[in-house]
Amino acid sequence: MKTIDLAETLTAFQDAVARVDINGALDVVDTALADGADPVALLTEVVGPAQRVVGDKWQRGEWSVADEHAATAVAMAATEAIARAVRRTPVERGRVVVACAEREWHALAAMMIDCALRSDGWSTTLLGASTPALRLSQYLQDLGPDAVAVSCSVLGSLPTTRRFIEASRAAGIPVLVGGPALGTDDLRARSLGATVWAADARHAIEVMRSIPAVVPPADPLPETAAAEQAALELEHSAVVATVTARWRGNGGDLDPDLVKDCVEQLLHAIWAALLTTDPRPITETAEWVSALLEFRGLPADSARALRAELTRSLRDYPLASLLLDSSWS
Ligand code: B12
Repeated sequence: MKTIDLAETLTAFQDAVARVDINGALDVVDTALADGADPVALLTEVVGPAQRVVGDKWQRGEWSVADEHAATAVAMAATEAIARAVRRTPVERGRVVVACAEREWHALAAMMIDCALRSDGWSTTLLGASTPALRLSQYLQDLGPDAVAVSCSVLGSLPTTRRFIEASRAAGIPVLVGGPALGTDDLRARSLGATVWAADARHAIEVMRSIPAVVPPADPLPETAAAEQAALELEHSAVVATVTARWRGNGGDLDPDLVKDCVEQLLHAIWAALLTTDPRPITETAEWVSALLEFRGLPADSARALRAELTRSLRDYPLASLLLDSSWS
């Protein structure tokens, strides 16, 4: 495998994404593969970074949701092309089931992990976006895989990621997890009971080479925090509706979708902090919300008003209140 500089490939690919030119993007990828580029490097140094730029443009209000969807379609097509090329790799390792947690619609990341593990000789089965826990259990029974890989991009899917970990480990099967919701180190993964965490596709290949053959069932999560998270999840729609209505009342003329998004993300961050003992999801989401409101031209007061409304709605949840208080300055 040749090591080639992918900087030019990235520029050409990004240009094709900006034009929503699927054929152009596929040409870029096919040419790089024909020139001997490493398929995993194409995923981590071209398709992934191009996709993150798309997210930044959406956040800054430069691209619409429709632009984002179109760009994602280009990235998916490019990843499929890379996956077709790696399918020629002989199978030399065990079988891995690759899935997105339930309620997780960021399917591209799971496709990339599937492709990367296949390129390293694993036999992979990709279950795609938002896999229900029951369906995963069925696959575990039918396929008897050697490992499960779970991708989780949104914090709101960490509870279902935990359910996947429980189901897999109950069957003795080790679990690899990753994705933006798991953060940049293994703290959240370990707290949720995953066997290993990896930061990206290349790291996933590395850690999978020494994954244990059999694992014991997952330990229970800390009881009080897990109970509070479960109660908040049950009451989620009601809490979102209350905070949204009060915040809009205070904050003036805010876009209703944007308001709901901010409230939901913050509540999901609180779930994540409760389940993993990691307060960073709250700090990071608060920063994300403040930046988003600022980009959309809303005054700094609106973020403070949102914090106050959240605090008010969490009065019956002592741990969540403490976490919010200490993590959002
Ligand atoms: C495209 C996109 C979408 C598309 C997804 C289409 C698709 N088919 O995949 C759509 C429009 C559906 C979407 C929806 C939403 N999205 Co979105 N989306 C993105 C975006 C722009 C790119 C995601 C992507 O494809 N990245 C490229 C991948 C390959 O990179 P990656 O995810 O980092 O993956 C690498 C590593 O994380 C790791 N990894 C990933 N998975 C795994 C798994 C394992 C096992 C391992 C080892 C490693 C690993 O390896 C990968 C490759 O190296 C990101 C922005 C961003 N900065 O990423 C937001 C982003 C992920 N979305 C976000 C949000 C909030 C949403 C919505 C809630 C928005 C809304 N209001 O509807 C919904 C939620 C839907 C849901 N419940 O899942 C947030 C998540 C914030 C959070 N922490 O919760 C992000 C980060 C944007 C942001 N900054 O706000 N989104």
